[in-house]
Amino acid sequence: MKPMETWWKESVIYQIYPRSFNDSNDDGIGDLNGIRERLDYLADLGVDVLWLSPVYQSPNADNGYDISDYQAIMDEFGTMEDFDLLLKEAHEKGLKIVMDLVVNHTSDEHEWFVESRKSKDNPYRDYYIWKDGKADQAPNNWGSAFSGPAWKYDEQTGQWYLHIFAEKQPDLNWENERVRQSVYKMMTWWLDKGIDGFRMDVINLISKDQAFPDGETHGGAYGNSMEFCCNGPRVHAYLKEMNKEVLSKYDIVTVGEAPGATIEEAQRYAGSEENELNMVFQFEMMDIDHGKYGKWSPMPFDLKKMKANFKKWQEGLDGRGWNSLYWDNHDQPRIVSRWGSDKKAWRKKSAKMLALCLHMHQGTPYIYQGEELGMTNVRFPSIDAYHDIEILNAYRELVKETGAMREEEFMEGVYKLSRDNARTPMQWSDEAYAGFSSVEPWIGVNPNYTEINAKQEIADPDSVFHFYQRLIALRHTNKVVPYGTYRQYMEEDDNVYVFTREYEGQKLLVACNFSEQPQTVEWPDALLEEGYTPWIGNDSLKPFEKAVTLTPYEGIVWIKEETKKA
Ligand code: TEU
Ligand code: CA
Repeated sequence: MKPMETWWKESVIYQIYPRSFNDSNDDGIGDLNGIRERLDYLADLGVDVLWLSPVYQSPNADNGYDISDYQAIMDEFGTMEDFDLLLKEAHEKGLKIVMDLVVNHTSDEHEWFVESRKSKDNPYRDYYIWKDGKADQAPNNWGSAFSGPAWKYDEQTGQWYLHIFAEKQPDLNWENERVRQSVYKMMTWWLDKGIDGFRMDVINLISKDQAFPDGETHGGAYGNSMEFCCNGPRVHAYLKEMNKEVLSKYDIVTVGEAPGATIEEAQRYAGSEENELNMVFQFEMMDIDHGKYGKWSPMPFDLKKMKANFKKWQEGLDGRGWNSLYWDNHDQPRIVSRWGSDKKAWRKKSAKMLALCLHMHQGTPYIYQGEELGMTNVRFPSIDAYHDIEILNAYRELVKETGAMREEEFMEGVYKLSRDNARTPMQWSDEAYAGFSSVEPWIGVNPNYTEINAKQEIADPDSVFHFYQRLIALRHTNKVVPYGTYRQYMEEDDNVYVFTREYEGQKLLVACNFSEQPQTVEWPDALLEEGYTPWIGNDSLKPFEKAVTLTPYEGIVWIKEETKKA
């Protein structure tokens, strides 16, 4: 079935992590005016939509994903007037703005929770999930995504509250209709201000199995809650309600973050006939290199797993839903260090190959700040330089408390897959602090900023930045890029990824070498067609021949167009 054409399918979305993007007032913390100062840079890159990670008032237990007031701006980031000006100037430059919506949980400092914990008969009590313990034990064995138990005992009323994430992030009780109406009202307030959509944080966790059963422990101290929270019993009913009462009234884009979503679930969240969301962020791809202790024990990259995942999702949503395409975000390490190579010889080239690969798929691509510069992971000398609550809690549990991992072993995991890799300041120039701020930033700068920075990337016509610019432009001018039907070839090849895209008489053949060695590709018969000409690539463009040798980390696209009938 042909996908329905619409603006958000032809867009490229750029994610900003405000704390680390640009500091306008020299306190070492990025802010809204800092974003505004860089709008021309973003317009020049050519992206269509900016997604801002949370800018709301927050005590910052989880860098803004713990919100204490949904309708106020974090003091460190500026004021509501600053926000309004940012929105206005972005719109003037043709850039839309998508806000992060974090409504699986609030901060424990949100007034709803402050009220809720006061007494069992407080009108806000049922805004959260309170339970009696079993004797002096938690209501069940669930562990938190940030280590330790998912329940916290509260002296005042002698009950426990659920927090799937940090203690300071109590889960909202979506069973309560008043909670849902409060959220819808808040969303409507933002949409009426003129924002262009929402990225919804862990939105597939909002409906919990009301029996709250113990989860599998897999030999660990805590049970897995995900089976009972991800894609829970009423999640589709809630999203349909949200769509009807709020989303359907605006021409916006919505993307749900959905850890644990299978393709079957995604067909419902992002199905064109389902009236829920436009697309979801799936995690299956991001888990392929997780080992025994998850991201703390990284596994070697396995291209075949990645290819199998693309095939499943590209085919599974074609014509019936829509994919989001991402390598990086504020929760993931830098892709060039993860599945490319950040060695000096290959960094630029592999960053471009990865960009080409992702952007040639069907779906809406997301670029995370700095990805367009080929920014890399960081290796801070000790755990003290890290800020992320996920890293610090896991360190405490796995290294200090249980001794399950040795310190050096754990740090290797941090270097490879931890979230702070993505959170170092944006590298604008080779000036002090990478031009991000004139004072020491809240988190260390990656020392490679003297070589990798926006200023020099803009000056170099052959840079990663200009390659992204070209990819974005091609998507805007050729419908085969967003909409083309996907087909994968040579699935068994360990080093090379080959696929085609087809749409209304245009056909693309994409080949990417994910290895550091040259790879000679002998095309299967089905691909041996006449008429391909080289279109875009990260090496000198070569003609399409029976056998083609791809250089290390080469990515190339050939195009074939049906001769138009006169
Ligand atoms: O992330 C949820 C999520 O599932 C994970 O990516 C999570 O960050 C962690 O890596 C689990 O191991 C969202 C936000 O993107 C993240 O920044 C927040 O910390 C989290 O929700 C809680 O709001
Ligand atoms: Ca600042």
